[in-house]
Amino acid sequence: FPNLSLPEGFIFGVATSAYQVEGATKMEGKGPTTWDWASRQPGFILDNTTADVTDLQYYLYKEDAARAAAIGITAHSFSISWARIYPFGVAGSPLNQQGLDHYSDLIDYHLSVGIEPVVTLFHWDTPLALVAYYGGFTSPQIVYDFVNYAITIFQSFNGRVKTWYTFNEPSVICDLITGFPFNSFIAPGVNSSTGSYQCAFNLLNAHAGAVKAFREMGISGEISYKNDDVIGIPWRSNSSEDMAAVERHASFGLGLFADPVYTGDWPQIVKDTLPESYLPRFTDQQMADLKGSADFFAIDAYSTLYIKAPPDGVTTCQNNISDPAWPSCNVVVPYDSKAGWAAGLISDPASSWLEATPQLLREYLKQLQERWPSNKMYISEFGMDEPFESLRTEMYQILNDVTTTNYYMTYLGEALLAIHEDGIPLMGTFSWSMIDNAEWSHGLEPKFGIQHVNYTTLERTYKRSAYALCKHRTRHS
Ligand code: GCO
Repeated sequence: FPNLSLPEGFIFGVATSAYQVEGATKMEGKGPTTWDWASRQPGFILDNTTADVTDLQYYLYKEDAARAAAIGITAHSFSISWARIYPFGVAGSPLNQQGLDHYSDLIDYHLSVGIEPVVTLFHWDTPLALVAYYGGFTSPQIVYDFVNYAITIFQSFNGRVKTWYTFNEPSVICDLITGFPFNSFIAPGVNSSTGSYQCAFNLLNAHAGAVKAFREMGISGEISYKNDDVIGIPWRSNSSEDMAAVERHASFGLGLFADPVYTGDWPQIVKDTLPESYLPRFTDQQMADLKGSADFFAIDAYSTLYIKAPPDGVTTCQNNISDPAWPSCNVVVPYDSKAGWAAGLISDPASSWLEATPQLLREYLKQLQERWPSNKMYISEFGMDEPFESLRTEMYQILNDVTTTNYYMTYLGEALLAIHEDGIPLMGTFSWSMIDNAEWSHGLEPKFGIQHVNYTTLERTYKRSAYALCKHRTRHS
C-alpha cells in the first residue's frame, strides 16, 4: 500500500452493538426489545438462532476489551440497550440501576485498558413496551421518551465518553421493509409507507432533542449519528437520467436524514414529491433544533452502488404510491455486475447483503464531503463477512480469513489515499466487527468478526484480519 502515515491521533476502532453481542437478554433487569420478540417468531431468523447468548459480551466485556487492546485497537464503538436502562422505555417509568452500573463498569474498564469508549444510544433494539404502547418510532411520543433516556445516559457517563452517537443507521430503522418487521405492533391505520416517513420525522426530532439536551447540559465531547447508504454513482456517467436517478437516490436515502441535520429541512425533491399526509413538515422550532445537530459526519461505509434510471424514466413508479420502491424508484445496480470483482473480493451472496467495494471508497467519501461538508469524518463501520468454512486453517496456525484480510488492506489503503490525496478529514475507522456476532435476521451464520467466536465454548480466536489491521496501524502511524 501507499507509504503514507495516518494522521496524528487517528482512531483505529472496532464496532459492535448491544443486541448483536451482549446476550444475557433477560438478565439484571433488562426489559424485552423488539429484536428479542422478533427473534422468537418462527422463521424470522434465517438460521433459527436467537441472540439470547450470542457472544455473552454482557459478562465477557473485560476479556473483549483486553483482547482488542492487545492488538492495538484504540476505540470500541458499542451501543447501550435502552431496555437495560428503562425496561419499559417510557420517561417516568422505573430506572434499572443495575443496567446503568453495568455500562458504567464497562466504560471504566475500557478506559483502564486504553480503549476509548464510543457510545451509540440506539442501535435498533427498541424497548418492546414502546411498540406496544404507541407504535414505537411511528409515534411522536417517542421523542420525549428518547430524550429522557439520552439525558440519563449523558448525566451518568459525562466526562468519560468523548464520542457519542444518537442513532445507528436511521434509514434502516425507518425502512419500509427492514425497519418494520413488527407490523402486528404498529397501531392500526398506519400503513407501512406512511409509517416509514413518520418514523423518519420522529427519529430526527428525537435526535435533535437529544443533541439540544447534550449541548444545554454542557456534556463534554462530540455528538452525531451514524449515517448509512450511499449517494451512488451514475451507471452511465454521461446520462442525465442516471444523474437525476442518483440525485433521487441520495435525497430519499442518506439525504432524508443528513439534509435535515445539515440544513434543518427535508431535501427539496422529497418535499416536492411527497404530500404532507405522507411526510410531516417540520415546525420552525424543529428546524432550528435540527440544523447543525451533528458535530461531525459519520458513515457506515460498506458498499457503493451504481444507480440507473428506470428504462421509462420515473413515470411508472410515480403512479404507484404503494410500490415499496416509490418514490425514488431507481434501479440499483451492484458494483460487481458492472465491472466484475477485479480483486477477487466478494462476500458470500448467500450469507450477506454485502457487496464490498473498497475501490470506490475515495469517490464515495468525496461525494459525501461535497454534499455534507464537515471538518471531521469517521468511517463508523466497515467490514465484510466470510464463511467460517473458507478459513484455511489446516495450512496456518491462525484462522486465515484471506478475503476479509485483503478487503481490509485494500480499503485502508484507499482510506489513506483519501486523506492524503483528496483532503478528506478522516479521523478514524471502526471495523465491523470486533467479534463474530448475531447478524440480525441472518442469525449467527454470517461471520463479520476479526475474531472468531465458538458459540459452544464462547472462546474467542483472532483471525488473520485482526493481525493485519494491527500491522497496518503500526506500519502507517
Ligand atoms: C448495520 C449495522 C450492523 C450490521 C453490519 C453488518 O450496518 O447494518 O450497523 O449492525 O451488523 O452492518 O451487516
